[in-house]
Amino acid sequence: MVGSGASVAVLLAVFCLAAKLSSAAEASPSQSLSIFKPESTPADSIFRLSLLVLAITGCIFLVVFSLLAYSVVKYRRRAGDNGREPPQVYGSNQVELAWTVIPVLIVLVLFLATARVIRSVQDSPEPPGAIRVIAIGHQFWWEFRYPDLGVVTANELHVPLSDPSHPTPTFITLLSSDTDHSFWVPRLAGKTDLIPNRVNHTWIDPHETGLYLGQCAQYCGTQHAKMLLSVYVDSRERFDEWVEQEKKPALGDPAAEEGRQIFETTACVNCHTISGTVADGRFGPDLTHLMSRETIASGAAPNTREYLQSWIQDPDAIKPGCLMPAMKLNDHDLDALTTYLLTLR
Ligand code: HEC
Ligand SMILES: [Cu+2]
Repeated sequence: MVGSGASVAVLLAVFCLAAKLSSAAEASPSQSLSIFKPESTPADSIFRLSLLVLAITGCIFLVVFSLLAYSVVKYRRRAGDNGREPPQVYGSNQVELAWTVIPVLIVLVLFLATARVIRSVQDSPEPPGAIRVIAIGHQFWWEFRYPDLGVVTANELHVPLSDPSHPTPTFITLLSSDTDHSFWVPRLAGKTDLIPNRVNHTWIDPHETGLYLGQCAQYCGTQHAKMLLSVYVDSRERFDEWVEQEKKPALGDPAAEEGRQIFETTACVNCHTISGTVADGRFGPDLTHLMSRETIASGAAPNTREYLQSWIQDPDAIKPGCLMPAMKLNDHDLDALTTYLLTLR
């Protein structure tokens, strides 16, 4: 009795929490992480499947809970109980068959429905207009390469809107440079892991422009929780403009010449690429168009002068345990260097 009372309380708490979370998500639709608001075919298939699963498991819950409540009330201990056991039923074929066959059928239905959705997502052919992206998971940031477009960026993925009458989906190849990560943008597609020495795939075809948030969904080390992921779905024109801009090498702004020299003569070049300069490191994010991104360090801080400076001085203050060392420059060099970074549009 105590056990079932406690489990009812837990279930109620879970339902209240779920309701609260979904209404909180409503407050800022563009920041929503809800799988119940899909905007892309794979996410939509998963959404429909989860409704079916919720309906079936909801029915099971109602039936079991009603029977339980009925028995608990009807057969409760009353005053004047003689304390003897009620008659026991052994070996009823009907009952045994019912509770074997019904669960088997339920599991079969759930299994077949799930297998169908997995197949439809995984076997989807790549149409001619598809954009191809290689996403590489790093501790603790995302590298995005567009092999056909000659673009490399980090943490903020830009993709074009996919109009159902003229689909331009984005097919993403998932790789890892160190340990397991998982690519998850709940409103666009289900989770797919990035595993070292293995090539995985996923795809999205967003039907609405806007910002879609995601997150690494596989524990990958201390800063796993700060390995956020943003997908910007742009209109085709804006996407093409973005690609044009990203393809260009970094332009040399004479006002920032001193900062460029500091960058090029500091260890930064071993870990970062700025195309058009000697820097071609690949351990950290490509900085060629750093200022085209709204955040730094995988969404850990806004991309402003102040945050860039404190990041370069001591990244651990923003992201403890991240793999960029504190560069500890003197104030003058730091200032000139940041001025240079701010010209990387
Ligand atoms: C040992 C390699 C290493 C060195 C040296 C290094 N960085 Fe980094 N840097 C990284 C890594 C790794 C990240 C990603 C950290 C994360 O997000 O977890 C990073 C991130 C950054 C970012 C944020 C980029 C983004 O889009 O999120 C900036 C800016 C940056 N570094 C600038 C510099 C500058 C300037 C220097 C030289 C003064 C430098 N780094 C030296 C490895 C390095
Ligand atoms: Cu990760």
